[in-house]
Formats: sequence, C-alpha cells, structure tokens
Amino acid sequence: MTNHWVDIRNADVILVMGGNAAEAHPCGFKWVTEAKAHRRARLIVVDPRFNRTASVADYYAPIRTGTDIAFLGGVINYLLTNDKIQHEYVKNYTDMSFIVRDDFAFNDGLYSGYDADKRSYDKTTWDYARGDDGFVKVDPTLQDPRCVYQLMKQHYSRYTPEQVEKICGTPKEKFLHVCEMLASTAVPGRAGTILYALGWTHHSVGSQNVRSGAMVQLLLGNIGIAGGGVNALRGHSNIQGLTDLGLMSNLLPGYMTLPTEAEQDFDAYIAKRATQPLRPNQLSYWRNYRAFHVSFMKSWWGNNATAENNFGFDYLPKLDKSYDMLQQFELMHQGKMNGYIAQGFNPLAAAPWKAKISASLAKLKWLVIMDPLATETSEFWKNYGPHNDVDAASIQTEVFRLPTTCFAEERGSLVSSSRVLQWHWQGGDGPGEAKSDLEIMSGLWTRIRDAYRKDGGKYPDPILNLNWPYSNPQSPTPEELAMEFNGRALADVTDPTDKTKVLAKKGEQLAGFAQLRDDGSTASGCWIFCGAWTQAGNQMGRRDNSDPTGVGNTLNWAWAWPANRRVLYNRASCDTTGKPFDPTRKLIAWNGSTWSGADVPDFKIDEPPENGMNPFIMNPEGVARFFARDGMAEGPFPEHYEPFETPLGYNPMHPNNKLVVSNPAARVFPGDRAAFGSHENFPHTATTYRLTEHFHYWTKHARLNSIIQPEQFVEIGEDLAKEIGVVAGERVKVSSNRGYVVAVAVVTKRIKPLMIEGKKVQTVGLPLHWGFKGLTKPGYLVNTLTPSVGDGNSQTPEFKSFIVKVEKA
Ligand SMILES: Nc1nc2c(c(=O)[nH]1)N[C@H]1C(S)=C(S)[C@@H](COP(=O)(O)OP(=O)(O)OC[C@H]3O[C@@H](n4cnc5c(=O)[nH]c(N)nc54)[C@H](O)[C@@H]3O)O[C@H]1N2
Ligand SMILES: Nc1nc2c(c(=O)[nH]1)N[C@H]1C(S)=C(S)[C@@H](COP(=O)(O)OP(=O)(O)OC[C@H]3O[C@@H](n4cnc5c(=O)[nH]c(N)nc54)[C@H](O)[C@@H]3O)O[C@H]1N2
Ligand SMILES: [Mo]
Repeated sequence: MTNHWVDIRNADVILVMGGNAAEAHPCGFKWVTEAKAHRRARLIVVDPRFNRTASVADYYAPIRTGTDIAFLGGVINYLLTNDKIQHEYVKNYTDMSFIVRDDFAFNDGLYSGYDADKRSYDKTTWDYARGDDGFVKVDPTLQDPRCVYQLMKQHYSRYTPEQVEKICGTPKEKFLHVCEMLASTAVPGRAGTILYALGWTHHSVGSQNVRSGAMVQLLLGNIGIAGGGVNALRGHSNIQGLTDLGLMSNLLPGYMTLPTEAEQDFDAYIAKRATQPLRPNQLSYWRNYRAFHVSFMKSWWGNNATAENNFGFDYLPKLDKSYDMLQQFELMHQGKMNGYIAQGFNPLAAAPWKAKISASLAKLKWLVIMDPLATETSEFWKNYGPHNDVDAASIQTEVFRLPTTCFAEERGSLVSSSRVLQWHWQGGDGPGEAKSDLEIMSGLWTRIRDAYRKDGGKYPDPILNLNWPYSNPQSPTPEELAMEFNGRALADVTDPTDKTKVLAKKGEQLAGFAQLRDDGSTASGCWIFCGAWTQAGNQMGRRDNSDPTGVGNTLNWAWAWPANRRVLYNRASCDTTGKPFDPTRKLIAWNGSTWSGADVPDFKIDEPPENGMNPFIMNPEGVARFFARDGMAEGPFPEHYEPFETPLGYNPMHPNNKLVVSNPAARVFPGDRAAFGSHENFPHTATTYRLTEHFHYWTKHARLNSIIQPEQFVEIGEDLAKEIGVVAGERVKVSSNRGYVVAVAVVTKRIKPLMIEGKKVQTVGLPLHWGFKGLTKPGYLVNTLTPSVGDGNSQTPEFKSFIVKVEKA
C-alpha cells in the first residue's frame, strides 16, 4: 500500500476494483465502513461478480474479466477530455510536460522496438529527449506534440465510453457514472483511494492493470495524500515481508536486483542502479544504492566481504533468466530438476494447470514438504477421489514430510499490507516433532555447508564464507535475525559533514538507512528495515496507538518501512510552496526551516520548497511517471490486450493484428501454449476467487471452517443455468482444455451475462478452496482448469481469466 489501512477512513471516494476486500480482507475493510459512516464516503465496486464488497457499495458496475485496462483507459480519457484533473499537482509533480524521443512510436498495438521472434522489446526509444545539459527537455505549456500529455491524450482518446462498453460489457451509463464519482476527487479538498488485489494482478497484463490505476490516481492528484493512494491489499500475513526481503528469484532484500549474467562488473552493476538525477537540483534517492548493497553484502558475508573482493560480488548468482514459479515447473517438466523443497507451499493446489504440476513432480527424484499439514502436494502421487489423473504405480519420486510449527507457535515480525512490521509473540508450542522453519532451514544449511567442507565442490566459496553469527547455529532466534536485518555499525559511523560527530559507535544498532555506508563500515540485511531494531530496542513491538493529529498515522504503533513513514510520497500532499493542498487532512508541511507534521516526511527534511526539488525522489526525474520510460515489459502506456484464453479470439482494439490479440511481451512456454483452449469449444469466461470462510487449502483441515463451507460449488448466473438446463443444487461439469471439475451449481443473480462486441458472454465463478485432503467433502482442485501463462513483468499466473464450458453433470 502507498498508504495504510487506517488511512482508508480519510477517503471521500473508495474504488474497490480487482479485489473483494469485504471477503478477503474483512478486518481491514472496517476502515471502509468507517469512511462511509463518518465522512459519508462513497464506495464503488467494479467486478465481474456482484460480490460481498458490492453488496455494501454505493455503486456497482460489472466488467468482463481481463478488461480492466480498457475500463481504466476509458477513465483516463474521460478525465483528460472533461478536464477533471488536479492541475497544479499534475503540472508540477508528474512527467506531463516532459518531451519524449522522436523515434518512440505506437502502431496497431505495438510500441517501437518489438522483436516478434523474441516476444520482447528493445526499449531504447521509450525515453525522454535530453537537452545539451543532459537533463530532460520539458514544455511547461504542454503544447509540444511530443510531450507526455499530448501523447497520452492521443493514446487514450481511442478508449471512448462506447469502446469500453464493447470490450468490458459495462453499460455506458454505468461506466460514465463511475467516471463522475472518481472525477469528484480531482479537486484539492477531496481524496479518493483505490483498493485492489488479485482481480488486477492475476492476469497476463496484471502489472499494467495496476499502472493504469496509478495513472488515474495521479491525474486526480490522489497520490501522497491522506485518503488517497494505490493500495495493494496483500495476501498471506507476511507476503509483504516476503517481497521486502527479496524472496523473488530476481530480487535482493529491499527491492535491490540481482545482477544478470551480462553484469559481471561490480562498478557497472552499481552505476546502472545508482541513478543520477534527470532534472537540475533533484535528489535521486537510489544514488545511495552502493551503500545499501555493500551493507547487505557485509551482512551476508561478514569479514569475508572486503573492498578487495568487491564485497563478495562474485558470490552473488548472476541471473540467466527469471526463476519464477512457472519457470520452475517448466524446468521440472522438462526433467531438468532433481529435487524440490515446498516450504509452506502447496503447488499442486496453488499453481496453474494441475496436470502439468503433477507430471512435473513425478519427474523429481525427491520432494521435501515443510508444512504443519498433510498437503495435496505431499500426496500428489496418490490416485483417489477427485484427484484421479495420476498413475501412482509409475511415480518414483521420494517424498519427505518435515512437520513445521505454525505462526501462533512462533514469535517474530510480520509485515502487513501497510508496510508495518509488527512483532508478535508465541501463543503455544508446536505439537509432536514439529520444528520451526528457522530450525529446519538452519539444520539443512549447516549440513550442506559440512558437505561442501568435506567434499569440496565447483565453487564452494559463497557457501563456506557465508556469515553465520548466531549463538546457536542450529537455531538462530527471531531477535537475532531482526537485529541483523536492521543492521549495525562495524566501525564508528560519523556525520559526513562533521567527521568528529559519531552517529553510531562500532557494534551499535543503526538508527536508520541514512547511516548506511558504502565502504564496508556498516552491515544491514535489508536496508528498508533499517530502523526496526535500533539501539533503543525493538520498534516493531511498540503498541502506543495515540494519534495526536487525528489523521490516523499512529507513529508509535509498531514500525513501518521506510523510516517509519506511513504515507509514501507525502511531499506531494503539499503545493509547491509547501502548504498542504488540504489543511483538514494535513500530513506534513514546510514550516520555514524543515518539513514536519503527522508523518515522517518523504523528502529531504531541510530542503526549501523554493529550490524546486520535486517530490518523487525514488525517480531520478523527481516526478511521477505517466510514461513508464523503463521497467515495463509491454510498453510505456498500458494498452488493452485480451487474456490468453479470450472468449473473442481477437483484440477489439486491433481486430486485424494477430500479434497483439494477447500481451505480445508475455513469456509463453510452447507446451503451455499448445494447451490453450479456443473460444469455439469453450465459450464461457471463468474466474477463480476466495471465500471469507476458508483460507486457501488449509482451513479445510479445521472443523469449524469445514462445517460452514463444507462442499465445493460453482457460481453461474440464472441466464446460463437456463441455457444449459441446470437448477440450483444440481451438479455441473466445468471443463477447460486442460481438464474438468465437477461441483454443485449455485445459480445466482450476482453474475449476469455481458454483451461483448454484440455477443453474449457468460461468466463462471469458481471458489478455489477445495481439494482432496482435510475435513471438507473432497473436491476437485480448481487449478485443474487454469492456463499456465504469467504476467509479462511479474509472471503471476492468469488465474482470473480463462475459458471453460459448463454442462450439466
Ligand atoms: N478468507 C480469506 N481471506 C484471504 C485469503 C483466503 O484464502 N481466504 N487469501 C489471501 C490472499 S493470499 C490473497 S492474495 C488475497 C486476495 O484478495 P482478493 O484479490 O480480494 O481475492 P479474490 O477472491 O481472489 O479476488 C477478488 C475479486 O476479483 C474479481 N475479479 C476476477 N477477475 C477480475 C477482473 O478481471 N477484473 C476485476 N476488476 N475483478 C476481477 C473476483 O470476482 C473477486 O471478486 O486474499 C487474502 N485473504
Ligand atoms: N486458481 C487460483 N489459484 C491460485 C489463486 C487464485 O486466486 N486462483 N491464488 C494464488 C495466491 S494469491 C496464492 S497466495 C497461492 C497460495 O498458495 P499456497 O501458499 O500454496 O497456499 P496455502 O494453502 O496458503 O499454503 C500454504 C501452506 O503453508 C502452510 N503453513 C502455514 N503456516 C506455516 C509455517 O509457519 N511454516 C510452514 N512451513 N508452512 C506453513 C499451510 O499449512 C499450507 O499448507 O495460491 C495461488 N493460486
Ligand atoms: Mo496471495
């Protein structure tokens, strides 16, 4: 979340799109209820289903799955053509006035630089034009046809309300009503927030869905203000912590990135990431990358990371490709993997195209399951009940189950969607032989190290030289790890402007990431967590919920990254002179000598506004980007592409270009592509989702949850039920090109057919919680049906939009 849970109560308009917060985040949803009750906020829901959030919304609009970019592109077009933008904000704090290179182009769905064979872009032309001084060229009048404003206006002019209706199936008047409600927040005195989750991310264009939402919020001046933001409501209790700590194959802790194979040179690796300002007098905060990186390497390799060996840069793996989940199973399927550890992960149930997953697991020599429960994955080789598509006798994979404790049987920190690191305390001991994940991982690690010590190996240095400074090497404590993530001084850390001033003495915990140094004199396992466990102790354990300004920031409740800041980009809540746009929702202000207020300023604390430094200091240009000049796989402006399994078979934006039916920059493995279905055989569009009563596949092991949601069901609209001759309570068979599930039909008014390009499209809803382990009635794994293709940037699978056929069973 750019903002935080409590801050939702500061909003005047709340758009829940691509999520079902009342169902999946019922506790956090209370802040929506507060906003409605206490400031008469209006709640809008845009969802293929009239879901539980819609049932308490002020306005609901339906949408076809996988078409949010068309909808949001339409909103952008509406805001621009009706001049519903926060002018002062947009003019000063975004790249609207920046001039784009002459050779950047967009033709029939493709941007300049496309290579059809590689299915990827050379992004060189996706950049701003530079002046002789090396800085970006701008046109403050916004008249230059090559400025971002003009290019963007032209791009989105194609997304008319009529076009939105044809692609999304959202009736034009409903679409326009949503536009009007959102547009009401374009004035400085009103705030609007967006809450989203998987309905936006589980698509082959997921990242671009989120970007479209961010563009809407920027036009409205809703980023950096109280009651605003683009707010990702996250999943598992510590999934935010997972990404923060870099547990993605391409990341290092604190959103640093692993080098690629082409990046063997340490200085070049740093220089590329320590971005220099693109505007005069601009702070570009990533220019501190070297300090963050070296401190991280000192944490991992301690005394073995020295200036002479580039702090162990050669120890870091260099990526040849992404090793995301889809890639892992592809490699496993090709027989290129011997073993797999599934730690707190049930891939047979959770990953797309179950048949491919079980076939892949069957090719392993060994599979280790670390879990408190007996998961479907741990019995993938058994053939029974609704899991009947494996040949048990032919599977040779050896499966080891290592029982772990569960969150309530451990202590430590969890990072919430709000970026708040909250310490929690152990409630009880785990049963039987269960061990904590920490203990099991340490046991594995020390044994691997011993094996390398004894037998050597190709390149044992990174393993033998790893720092392992825990009092009990077999079981590091959560406290030791938390202190290590924060970081400490390895030599006295002094003030750069006055070397006699010692900020942190050798051996002390650091106070914040401003104290990190790039010469090896500090260590920090995760720079954004620096400040969580200081000399003053564990900040995550703080429980003072006082809120002196009433804006809800509670700065003494636990600790938020970065720097205990609760609202990111909060400098943008003030005008160029440093006065809050909305004094009633004040976050920070310039008081003549410093920035201060209800939040920790996201800015250089003593930077006078008249110097003209811009608020978005994580971008080298200092402003927010409508034009994503680097980073995105498929282009600088989001464009509508159909889901890989489309009910249409073509892209209504580009009906004659076969290259751009679906995301032209998404990676698709040939075998996965061959398994896609065609709309001729599978006419209905399907989506999968959660229910409050269950948490994925594990609460079916709990008696109460199994009683309140005992049996698998499928939701279909009354119209479709009539078409296929099914009444509520009868069983239906839902098939995709990859398999089928059979479940009870819930016939509902909550799902209506949509008219898409003059054709009736039915939506089918599949809750995902059932399987063949646990106390509920055995059910089919819903991922029997789903296609194996991911988002072009994150490789998150397209779980939310695929095609099926529904029949009476
Ligand atoms: N009770 C409970 N709570 C949970 C979980 C759980 O299993 N049980 N899981 C947790 C996890 S890990 C996560 S990630 C979160 C997920 O939280 P959510 O994303 O809110 O959960 P979902 O139910 O998967 O999907 C949300 C909505 O997206 C809609 N949707 C589907 N396709 C589209 C589309 O193309 N466009 C739009 N606009 N909407 C679409 C669906 O109809 C559904 O209403 O929930 C967390 N909370
Ligand atoms: N079709 C479809 N598929 C989906 C989704 C969807 O919306 N539609 N959602 C996707 C999403 S967002 C997610 S997050 C995934 C979820 O996929 P998974 O993460 O595989 O699902 P969970 O059932 O939450 O599995 C987590 C396992 O962790 C175990 N566990 C709990 N606590 C601990 C612990 O402390 N230590 C260890 N070692 N194990 C523990 C649980 O017992 C459980 O078996 O599913 C994805 N799959
Ligand atoms: Mo999730």
